[in-house]
Order: sequence, then structure tokens, then C-alpha cells
Amino acid sequence: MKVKLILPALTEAESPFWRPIKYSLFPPLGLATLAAYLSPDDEIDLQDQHVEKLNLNDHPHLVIIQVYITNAYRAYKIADHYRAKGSYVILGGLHVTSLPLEAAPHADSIFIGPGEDTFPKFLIDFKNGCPQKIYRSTIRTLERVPPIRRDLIKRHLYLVPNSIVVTRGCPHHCSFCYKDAFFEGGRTFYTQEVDDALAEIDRLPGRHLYFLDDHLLGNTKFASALFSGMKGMNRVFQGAATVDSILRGNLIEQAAEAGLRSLFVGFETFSPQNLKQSNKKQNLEKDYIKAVNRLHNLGIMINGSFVFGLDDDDKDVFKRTVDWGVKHSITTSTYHVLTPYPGTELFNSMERQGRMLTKNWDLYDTRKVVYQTIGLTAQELEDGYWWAYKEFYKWNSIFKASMQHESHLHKLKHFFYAGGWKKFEPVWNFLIKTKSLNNTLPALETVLTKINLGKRTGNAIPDIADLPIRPLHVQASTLE
Ligand code: B12
Ligand code: SF4
Repeated sequence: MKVKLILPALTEAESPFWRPIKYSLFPPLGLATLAAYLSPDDEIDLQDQHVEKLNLNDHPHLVIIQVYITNAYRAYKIADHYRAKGSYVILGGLHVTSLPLEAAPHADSIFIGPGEDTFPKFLIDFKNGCPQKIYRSTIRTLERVPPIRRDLIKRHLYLVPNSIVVTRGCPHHCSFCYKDAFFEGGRTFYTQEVDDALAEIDRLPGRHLYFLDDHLLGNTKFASALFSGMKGMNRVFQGAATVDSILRGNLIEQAAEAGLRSLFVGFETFSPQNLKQSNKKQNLEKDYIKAVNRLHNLGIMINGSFVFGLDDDDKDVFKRTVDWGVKHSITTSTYHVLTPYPGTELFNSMERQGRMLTKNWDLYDTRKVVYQTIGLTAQELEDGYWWAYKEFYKWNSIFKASMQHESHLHKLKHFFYAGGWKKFEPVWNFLIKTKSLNNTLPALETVLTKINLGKRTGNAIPDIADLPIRPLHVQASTLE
């Protein structure tokens, strides 16, 4: 059987003139995960429109399309195109799960929730000639999942080909997060078997890994066993976790010992009122500065995530947030305009209040205001968002933030890492166009090497062999 798997892109990710690096970071892991259930005899073509031109002239028997909110319209068009040609088209992913009725007219079958239980079932039905219209995931486990078909991934087209997920979901319930809607009807947080996760890591070439898990430290027992197994594997890795998990116990030390060098942290807001509105209880009354210092003392760089536009925000929120980030040496910041995604509690509550202004999903890219704001106007919010990015990534701010570190090596790493990400877009564009992005991976690994801190006092002993001597450095942990 001829099978085509497609990850459709955002329009801007397809521009012939400018290819933002963020779309060439990670390969389509979800689709490669699904491909593992296909037969070795199937003829499989996996295409990611973020990094390649789609071939739409083929005639596959089965077309599998992953739908995110910002690629939804494009995904539907591609689906319609293949259905008109007689292919059997199936749609799944986050957006289909949120809005199945919207997706259904464009598909022969739609999938709600994760695919590990439903997709194999569909394949059996399809072979037997009796596929259902809707498949709803209820069994949530990662036990005995077949190895991801990484052979289908065109590694050279990505900066971070070694992306990996070893857990699904998260133990928390923030009202703006996709998580509860996507995992509804079953467990909302579960992990792989530790040995399976270690085996998957072992299969990945090179040193660098990027864990795309929502909360890598979310299950202490699992994470502790994982990090213990990773010790001695000589890996450097990046991931994401919450403020409270950094402050609790000694898991973060174990992570650092296993090779954690940079962490995406959801600070989101400094306002307790905003935290309550977001149901982000785990951040309430937590000492953000203590968490930051703990990471710095371990030589872990920080990508801080911040949301603008929650109801308690005023016009000063942008300056406050940027100043805090610079003062506390946050390496990179990812700012978002608050975006209520359909299916989330935030969206439902905004709907009830009559505050949703548009349902044009193309605008839901966390840069545009799609709801009625309180406390500041939509224009102020969008302007403030762009101002914050510009201000935080000014050379002056990068320099100031870098210089706060006590160790010289940490200062250098911070400076090149933050600068490399936002200041070398033309270089990234060139590397993407010449398909040589993957050649820069050694540079990323260099900048993620360990900072040998003498004592927790911050007395650094820089290891000369570890110095980031190559010119190109990148922040891959930001998604914005
Ligand atoms: C990597 C990533 C990206 C990457 C690339 C995406 C890629 N290559 O897949 C980049 C950097 C481009 C990116 C950008 C953005 N992202 Co993003 N991203 C992620 C992240 C961290 C991981 C995705 C992943 O690989 N998951 C692991 C795999 C195994 O799971 P999966 O992809 O969901 O696939 C499973 C199921 O969904 C299902 N499935 C999927 N498709 C199909 C199809 C069929 C037919 C079937 C049967 C099953 C099925 O089966 C798979 C196995 O269970 C997620 C968070 C998350 N935890 O998912 C956010 C996330 C998807 N991103 C999000 C957002 C908002 C964005 C942006 C719009 C803005 C922003 N500020 O980040 C941009 C624009 C994206 C775009 N092009 O449209 C939101 C999506 C919200 C929504 N409702 O769609 C998420 C959930 C983050 C969040 N917490 O809000 N992102
Ligand atoms: S902590 Fe992060 S992943 Fe977990 S529910 Fe909140 S926003 Fe979602």
C-alpha cells in the first residue's frame, strides 16, 4: 500500500524569501510515531511542508495529515485535494481533537486524541474494508509502542533532528493549555517505561537531544530513573519543566548530572491574580528568583516563557517582564500574546463572557489578539509584545544579562547563545536554503557543554576544552 504522511506548514514557513529558523528546528515526530504501525511492505512517503515543497501529484492509497490550529485551513485543502483524487484521507492531531465537526467534512476518518491506540485499530479496519468515521482514543499507554520510524525523517533538513518525547501530557491543568482537551477521555499524564526511553535515546546518533515533553520533571520517580540511566551516556540535552519542580527535591541536580544544559520554564506571569485566572496553581507563591538561581548554579541556561494579556496585566507588564528577565540573566525569552485555543477552559470561559473576537485560526499564532482584552487595548498588547522581543534581544540587553553571571564561561555562553538565536536570522536563512543546517549541530553541542562550577558559591573553574570557540550558536529551546 502507498501511504503518504503530511505535516502542513504555516504560510510564513513556506516563504521562498525567508525561512525562519523556528520551522526547521524539529522533525514531524508525531507522524514518524504513527508510521511505526505501518507494515514494512508499505511504500511510505513522509513530507514536512515546513522544510520541503510538497509533492501533490502522487496517488497514495492512504493519506495521513496532522492538523495543528495554525495549519488547519491548509491541512483541509490538502485533504480535499487527495480525496478528490480518490485517496482515503485521515485527519488527526490537536486541532481535530478540539474541533472534530469542523475537520470531519474534509476527511474519510478523523481521530480524537493521541494515536497510539486508535491508529493500529484503524489499520486493521482499513485492511478489512470497514474503517469507521471517528476513532476516539481511550487507552493511554506507551507500553510496547514500536520504535519511531526515524529512518523516514530527512535529518539534514533540521537543526535538531534528535527530538524525543518520553512522556505524554502533564500533571497540571492550566486553563490556557491544550493538554486537558487533547487527553480528555483517559489519562492526561503518562510515561514510557524507563528502559524503553533509554533504548530510544540509545538509538539516536550524536550527543544532543531535545526532549519535547510538556514537563520532563513531571513524574519524579520516572525522571529520576531516566536521569540515572542517562548518566554516562555522554549526552547534552534540553527540555521543559515547571517552576515548582525546579524548587522541589534534587531532581534538577540529577537532570544536570545526566546532561541537562538548557530548560524551558513556564513563568508566564508575576501576577497572582493572573496565575489564578490561568489555574496555574503550581506557580502560586513560588520564588521565581530562587528557581532561576538554582538553575544558574547548575550551569543550566534558561528559556523563560511569558504570557501577555491576562486580565490583571496593565501597560507596564512588558517593561516589568523584560527588566526582570535581563536582571536575572534569563538566557532567552519566549513571549506570547494570550491565545485561547478551542477546547481549553480559557476558550470556554471567554466564549461564555462573549469575549472571543474571531475564529480565523490563522490568527491564533500567539502574536495576535483574538479576544476582548481587559486592562490594555488590543493594539497596546500587540505593540507591547513586539516591543518586549525587540528590547530583550537588543545587544545591550543581551550583554547586560550575560554579565550578571559569575563565571566567565557562563557569561560567554549566554552571550553567544542568545545572540546567535535572534541576531543571525540571515545566516539561518542561508543555511536552510543551502540545506546545510544539520552541519551546525556540533556548534550547538559545543555551546551546551558543561560549565564546571567550583562551588555552589558561583566560583567558576572554566574548562578551556569546553569553551564555545565556534562562531555559530543557537537557542533551540525557544519555540517562538
Ligand atoms: C515541536 C512543536 C512545534 C514545532 C514543530 C512542530 C512539529 N514539527 O511537529 C514548531 C517550533 C514549528 C512549533 C511551532 C508552533 N507551535 Co508548537 N509545539 C511543538 C510541541 C512542543 C511538540 C509537538 C510534538 O512533537 N509532540 C509529540 C508527538 C508524539 O505528539 P503529536 O505531534 O501530538 O502526535 C500525536 C497525536 O497528536 C496524534 N496525531 C497527530 N496527527 C495525527 C494524524 C492522524 C491521522 C492520527 C491518527 C493521529 C495523529 O498521534 C501522535 C501520536 O500520539 C507541542 C507541544 C506538545 N506536547 O505536543 C507544541 C504545540 C503543538 N505548539 C503549539 C503552538 C501554539 C505553536 C505555534 C502556533 C505558536 C507558538 N508560539 O509556538 C507555532 C506554529 C506551528 C505551526 N506550524 O502551525 C501548541 C498547539 C495548540 C493547538 N491547539 O494547536 C502546542 C500544543 C504547544 C502548547 N502547549 O500550546 N511547534
Ligand atoms: S504546566 Fe505547562 S504543559 Fe502543564 S498544563 Fe500547564 S501549561 Fe500545560
